[in-house]
Amino acid sequence: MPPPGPPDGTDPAWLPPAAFRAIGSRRTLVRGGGGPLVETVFGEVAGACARFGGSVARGGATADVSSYDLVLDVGGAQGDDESFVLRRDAEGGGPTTVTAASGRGLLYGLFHLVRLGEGVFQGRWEPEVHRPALPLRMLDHWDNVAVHPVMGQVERGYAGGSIFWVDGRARHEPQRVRAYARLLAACGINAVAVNNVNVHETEAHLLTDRIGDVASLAEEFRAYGIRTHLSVSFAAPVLLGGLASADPLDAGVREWWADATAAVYDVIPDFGGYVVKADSEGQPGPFAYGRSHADGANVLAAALEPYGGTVHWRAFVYDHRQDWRDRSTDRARAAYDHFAPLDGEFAPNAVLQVKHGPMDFQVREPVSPVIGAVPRTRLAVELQVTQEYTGQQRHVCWLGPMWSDVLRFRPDGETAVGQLADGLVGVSNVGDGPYWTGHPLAQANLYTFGRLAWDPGADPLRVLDEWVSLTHPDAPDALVSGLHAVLDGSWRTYEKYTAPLGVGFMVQPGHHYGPSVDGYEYSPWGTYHFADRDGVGVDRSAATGTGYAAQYAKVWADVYESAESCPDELVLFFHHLPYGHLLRGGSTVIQHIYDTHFDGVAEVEAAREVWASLRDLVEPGRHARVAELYEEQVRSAREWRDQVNSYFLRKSGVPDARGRRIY
Ligand code: GCW
Repeated sequence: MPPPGPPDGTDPAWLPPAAFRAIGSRRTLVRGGGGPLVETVFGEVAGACARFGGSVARGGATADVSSYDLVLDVGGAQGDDESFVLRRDAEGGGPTTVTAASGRGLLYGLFHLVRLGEGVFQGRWEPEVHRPALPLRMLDHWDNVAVHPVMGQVERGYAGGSIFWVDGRARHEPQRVRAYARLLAACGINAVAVNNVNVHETEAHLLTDRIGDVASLAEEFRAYGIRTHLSVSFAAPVLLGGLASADPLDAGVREWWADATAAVYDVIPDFGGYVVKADSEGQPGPFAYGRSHADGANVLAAALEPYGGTVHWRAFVYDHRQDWRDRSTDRARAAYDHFAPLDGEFAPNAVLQVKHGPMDFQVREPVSPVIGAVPRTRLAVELQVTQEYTGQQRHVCWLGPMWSDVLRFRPDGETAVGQLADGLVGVSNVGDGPYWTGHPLAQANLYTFGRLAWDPGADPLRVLDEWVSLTHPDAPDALVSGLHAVLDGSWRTYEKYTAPLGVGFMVQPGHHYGPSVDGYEYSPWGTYHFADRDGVGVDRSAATGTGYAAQYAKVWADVYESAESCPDELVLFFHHLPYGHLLRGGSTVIQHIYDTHFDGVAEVEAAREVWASLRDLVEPGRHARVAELYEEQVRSAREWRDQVNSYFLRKSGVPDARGRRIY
C-alpha cells in the first residue's frame, strides 16, 4: 500500500513528497523479517520510488546486496525494539545500510534517512547507533467527543476541530488519522492519547461501549508504531459500572477495572494504557474515599499490568477554590506537597506525569520541584505544545528553547531532567484545519517536541534546521535564514510583551488570550501577582514567604531564596520586589517592564517585515495565512504592551526613563 497522503487540501507538513527524493531515486533492498511495520517501510519506499524513478525489492536475510544503493535490514541484528544502526562502508559505492532488530527500529531508521537526504548516499559513514533517550514519547489530545458548551470540540485547541471526533461521534477518517500517525512517527512519537483528560459524560463511554471507535483509531496509529491510550474517569466504576463507589481499595472496584481493561485488550491488543486527571479542577479522584493518589493509580496499574499497559497519573493536583485573601496557600507548592511523600509507593507500570512547571504552562516558570523529588517513581514531564498561554497559535512562539532549558535543567546540580525522566508528554496542538496546527509555523513546535523526546539533549536550533529543510525541501538560503529569523527568538519575544519576570498569567480569564493584568487577581485560581503601589511579585522564599523555594535541592533552593541570586527572568515568581529594585541585569524592575514591552512589540513588527520579504519563496496560501496572523500578533502585542505598561505606570507613579508614550 502506498504511504497515505494527507486529506485533499491539507498541508503535508514535514513530509512533503520532495523530502523522499534521495530515497525514491535509488535502488533499495528490504531484507530479512516481515511484520506490519516492515510493510509500512516497504510501502514508504515504494511510494517514493513510484514518484522519483527508483526501485525497491524484498529479499531474505542473506540476499545479495551488491546491486543496491540502500539496504534496509531487519530482524537479524541484536538491539532493542526502537534502535537502528546506520552505516556506509565504501567511498565510491556500496550500499548505505540501516540495520534494525525490529520493524519499529527500521521505521525510525527510514525517517532518519529522509532527514539526511542526499548526504547519506555519499562518502563513508562509520556505524552509528541511534536509539531514543526516552522510551515514552507521547502526545495527549484534549479532544472532546461531544462539543463542550464552554471548551468546544477541543479544549484549548487552536487548529480547528478534532481530527478524531465531531458532534458526539467518531469521524471515521482513517486516511487523515494515518497521515497524522505518519507525521508523528517521523518525529519519533510512539504513543497518543485520543481524548481529553477532563472526561465528560460522553467521553467516559469510550472505555466501554464506545471502545470500537478507539480501536479504529488504534488501527491507523499501529501502522506507524504508535500505541493508543485513553483518558479515563476515576469514577468510571460508578459512572459506567453502576457500582456504589470508586474506592480504589474496594475489591469490587478492582475487579471492575480488571474486567473493563480485559475487554479493552480484547479489541486493542497493543493498547497503551490510561491517562488520569484525578482530584483536579473538578475531576473525581481517590481523595473522596480518603485514599492516596498512589492507591488510586495502583488500582488502574494492576488492571493494566497483565497486558503490559501503563497508567499515566497526572500530578496536576491543587486547590482551584482558593481564597485570594489567604496569603499562606501557594498553588505552586501543591504538586510537590501531594506527590513527593508518595515516592516509592507507585506500581512499576504507573508513570507520574508532571507539568514542567509548578503552575500551568506559563511562558516562564521554574522547573517543577516534583521532578527532582521522586527518584523511585517513573516520571513523565508534560509540556504544552498547544499554545494556550503562548499566543494560541495566532502568535509565532517557537517553544524549542524553553523546552530545551527545562530538559537540561539539573534539579540536583548533576543529572538533567532529560536523564531523570522516563518520558515526555506533549499536549497536542493539532486539529482539522488545513495546516494541522492552525498557524503553519506552529508545526515547528510539534516537530520539535517529538525530536526532543527522542533526544532531550539535542540543540533545539539544530532541530529547527531539520524542520525547515524537511518542510521546505530545496529552500534557498534566504528562506532558511528568514524562517530562522522569525522563529529562533520568538519565545523570548513573546515573553517580553506579556507578563514580566516570571510572574505569569495577566491573561483574560476563561479563554486566556490577550492581556488582563488583574484578570485573575481576585479569583479562586491561585494565580496572583500582588502588585500594589510599592512593588510586585510573589514571595515564595522560605524566610518570609510561602516556602516554595525550599522544595528544591539545596543547590537551587539557595539560588532562588534570595532576590540577589535569583535569575532575573524568574525573580517575580520567587520574590515581591519594590519597583526600584535593581535587577541583576542592571535596570530597575519598573524600567525593565517598560523596556521589554517596547522591545517585544518592535521585535514582532520586525518579524512581520521579514515574513513579508519571503513572499516569493513560500507557497502563496501558506504565506498569506502567516501574513494575516502576523497582523493579529502585532495588534495583540501592542495591546499587551500598552495595558501592562499603563497598569504599572499608574500603580507605581514612576515614569519611563526614556519618556516613551504610556497611556
Ligand atoms: O492549563 C489548564 C487548562 C485546562 C486544562 C488543565 C489541565 C484539560 O486551562 O483547560 O484542562 O490545565 O492541564 O488539566
